[in-house]
Amino acid sequence: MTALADRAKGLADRAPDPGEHYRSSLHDTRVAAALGTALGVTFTVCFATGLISHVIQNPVGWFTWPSRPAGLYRFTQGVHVATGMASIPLVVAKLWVVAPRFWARPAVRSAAHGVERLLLFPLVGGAVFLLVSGTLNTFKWYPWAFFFPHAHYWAAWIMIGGLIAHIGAKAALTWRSLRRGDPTGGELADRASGSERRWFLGSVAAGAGALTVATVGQTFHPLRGVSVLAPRDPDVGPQGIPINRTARSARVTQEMADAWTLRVTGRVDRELELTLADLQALPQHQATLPIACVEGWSASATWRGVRLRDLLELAGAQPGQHLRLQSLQARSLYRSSPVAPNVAADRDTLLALELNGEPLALDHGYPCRLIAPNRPGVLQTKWVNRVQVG
Ligand SMILES: Nc1nc2c(c(=O)[nH]1)N[C@H]1C(S)=C(S)[C@@H](COP(=O)(O)O)O[C@H]1N2
Ligand SMILES: [Mo]
Repeated sequence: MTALADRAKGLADRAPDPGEHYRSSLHDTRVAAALGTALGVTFTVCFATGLISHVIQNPVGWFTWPSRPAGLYRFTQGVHVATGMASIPLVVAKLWVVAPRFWARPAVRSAAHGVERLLLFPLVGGAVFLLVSGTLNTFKWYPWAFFFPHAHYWAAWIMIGGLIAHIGAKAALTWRSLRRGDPTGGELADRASGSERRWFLGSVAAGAGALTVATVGQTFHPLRGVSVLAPRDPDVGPQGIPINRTARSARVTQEMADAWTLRVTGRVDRELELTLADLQALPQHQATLPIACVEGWSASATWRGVRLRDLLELAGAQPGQHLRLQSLQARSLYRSSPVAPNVAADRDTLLALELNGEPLALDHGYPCRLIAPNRPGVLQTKWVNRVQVG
C-alpha cells in the first residue's frame, strides 16, 4: 500500500461512524422494505398516469386517446395527483429509515454496489424534484424559469430509470425481509419489534392517507368538505365552475368578444365565417362533461352548443382529418389545441355557447369554447375563433 492510501485508511478508521448516531430501532430492514414497496406502487401508478397525460397533450402517431369514457382523464389525472401527494410522507419516512445506510462503510463494496449507489442520485433527486414541482404546480405557483411540463416529464424518466435499477438491486432483499424478516444479514438489520413496526408504518400510512384526503376533494366531490388543503374548490367560480385563466389575464376583452366571428378554414369545400347568431341558429346539443385540469381539480357542468362535427359537415370537410382550434387570445401556449379525428367525430364534442343554462361568462370563453369528453382541461380552448382543418 502506498503511504498516501495508508494514511487515508488510517483517517477513515479513526473517523467517527455517523451511523452510530441513528439509535432508533426503526432504522430497520423490514420497515424500509414495506415503505419501499408502497413507494414502488405509488411511483409506478403516478408515472403511468403522468405518461398518459403527456401523450394526450403531445400526440404521437401510434397512440390515439379515446374520447370515451368521458370521465376517464378526470380519473387518471386525479389518481396522478393523489398518488403524488401520498408519496410525499412515504418518501420522507423512507429516507429517514434508511439514513444510516448513506453513511455505511465501506462506501463502495464492489463495482456493482458503486453503480447501485450512484443510481440513487437520479432516483432520490428525481423523486424530490417531481414531488416538489408537482405540488407547487397544483397550487399554480411557478417560482422557476423552466417550463414545468417538460421538466416534470424528463425528471420522471430519470427517476423511473433510477427506480428500476433500485428495484432490481433490492427486490430479493425486500422479498425476503417482508416474508420472514431478515435478522441475520439485512443491510439495516431487523431491530424493530413487531409492534414498533406496526405503529410506525401505521402512522406513515395515516399521514399519507390524510394528505391525500385533504387534497383529493378538488376532483372527488364527496370529499370536498374535508379537503382543507385542496388548492381549488371545484364549486367556486363564475357559473359554479372554477377559472384558471381569466379573460383579463388572457387579455381578452368584452369588445374583442363582441366583435368576434368563428372561421372554419383549411381543407374544406367552403370556408365559413359565422357570427354568434349564425351559431345559435344551428341545431343545439347539450352534454354534461367535466373540465379536468391537469393540476388535479375537476368540475362537471352542463354545456350547450353546436356539435363540432355538424360544423365540419357544413363546411364540407372530409371526416377523419386532424384539426386545430384557435383562440381569440393573442399569445399563449394554450391559445390553440389539436383535435384528433375521433374527438371531432364524438357526438358530445361541442363548441359550447352556454354553461349551466346561461350564456358563457367571458371568463369561461364567451362567445364560444371547446368542450369535449375525456380531455385535459388545458386542451378545452376558450374564446375559440378558428377551426383549422387538415
Ligand atoms: N384560450 C385559452 N383557453 C384555455 C386556457 C387558456 O389559458 N387559454 N386554459 C385552459 C385550462 S388550463 C383549463 S383547466 C380549462 C378550464 O379553465 P377555466 O376554468 O379557466 O376555464 O380551460 C382551458 N382553456
Ligand atoms: Mo388546466
